[in-house]
Amino acid sequence: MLNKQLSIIGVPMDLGQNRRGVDMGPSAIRYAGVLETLETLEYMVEDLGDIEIARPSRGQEQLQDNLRNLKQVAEGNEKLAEKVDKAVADGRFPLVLGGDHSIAIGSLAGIAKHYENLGVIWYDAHGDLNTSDTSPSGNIHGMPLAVNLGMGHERLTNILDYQPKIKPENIVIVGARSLDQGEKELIREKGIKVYSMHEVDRLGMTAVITEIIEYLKDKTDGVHLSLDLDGLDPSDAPGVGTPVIGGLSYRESHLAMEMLAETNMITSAEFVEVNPILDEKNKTATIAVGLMGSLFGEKLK
Ligand code: 6HN
Ligand code: MN
Ligand code: MN
Ligand code: MN
Repeated sequence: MLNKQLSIIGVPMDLGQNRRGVDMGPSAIRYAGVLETLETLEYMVEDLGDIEIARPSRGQEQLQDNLRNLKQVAEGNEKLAEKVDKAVADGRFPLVLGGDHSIAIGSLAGIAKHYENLGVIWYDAHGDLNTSDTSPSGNIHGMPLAVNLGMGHERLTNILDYQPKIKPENIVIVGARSLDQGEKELIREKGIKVYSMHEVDRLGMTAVITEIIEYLKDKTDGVHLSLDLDGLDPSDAPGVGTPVIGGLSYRESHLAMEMLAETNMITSAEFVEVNPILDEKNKTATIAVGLMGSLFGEKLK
């Protein structure tokens, strides 16, 4: 059985990228009924509310060393890391609601210190493996996986005073279809396992998830799911800041969550990049909540 004690932590962060609105993701996901859904599944849910994110004053947004809003992103992630650390220390399952994907820096900092070999499933159209040297945008939401490997600015890699947070052989990326050159090189160099859309098309989601479970089950002592809604196709999840066509369907994603639920291997999760301003009638937040229902065992009830 999954841990029945859940702590929900909202992170209204939009400074890791350029499009405003993703800071309203946590509200949109709450409005779509996340608490009700999880309570119906008999989880004891504590909602810790939202982390406070300091905004740069107008005109003060800065791109320094190809890192946009480094200070605010780092400070927000430090606060998040402490909250998540405490939730895990208290024996609770942290469920983090974003916010842009830069928040995976703080959530993994708080979670990974409790594991020897934390597995990470990175469900995303992107690799999020850039550093300030390779990033085409300077947006920190394209860097969190690299940061968690200990690569990038010290202010980000050293949150909670340890690094690296995770090992390359414990990571699996699913749904990738937009990787930058530097990311491809890093994937090759570190031997990171990637199921791009090509593999999903060829093998089918059932085989992909079966292989991922097999790959992670013996070598990890916990698995974090980092689900970026842009992993899904924009026709299903339009409310995201960096949509890429040709993505995973809602049905495939639903199946993936159900198969993960059956294994009980997921020990923490985050759902990120929901941008209600770009959305159609809260469709993307509603899909996020639907996927959470599946991940937390709706079908098994
Ligand atoms: N995300 N690879 C691009 C960049 O700017 O580094 C896009 C990153 C998107 C990040 O969706 O979490
Ligand atoms: Mn991402
Ligand atoms: Mn993405
Ligand atoms: Mn189903």
